[in-house]
Amino acid sequence: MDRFTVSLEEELLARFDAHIRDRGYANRSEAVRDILRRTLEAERLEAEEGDCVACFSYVYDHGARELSRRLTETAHAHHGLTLSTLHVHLDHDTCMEAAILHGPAAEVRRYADAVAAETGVRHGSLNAVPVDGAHPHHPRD
Ligand code: NI
Repeated sequence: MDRFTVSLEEELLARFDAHIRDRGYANRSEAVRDILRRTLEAERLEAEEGDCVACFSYVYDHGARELSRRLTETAHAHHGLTLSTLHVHLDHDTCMEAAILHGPAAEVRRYADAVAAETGVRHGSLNAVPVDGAHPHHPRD
């Protein structure tokens, strides 16, 4: 393992140490490694290379005009990406869905963007993990 020295302003270092405490990291190196990995992986996914497995979650109003139908159409248009979907009725009007997706990062990103852009969809959040070479079992396989 290589070492390097980082210079930080006092205030930034104090915030970083608070972050380390909050997250329960054993030490600064562990936290820096995690932040670096996250940043580099996000960058790679932005560059749309390779495959990923992702959890895409969002909240929507099932009563919003035509929204449920449009979401179903979008999901079917990208059916090859979905490994599993969890639907929870949060309250009278609101549903939450969490979909586990697998496929080319660019396609996964496009699908998530299309859903998140629908009027009435809120809190769209995509958490993607690069998985080159992994072959998760699709339910229909
Ligand atoms: Ni529902």
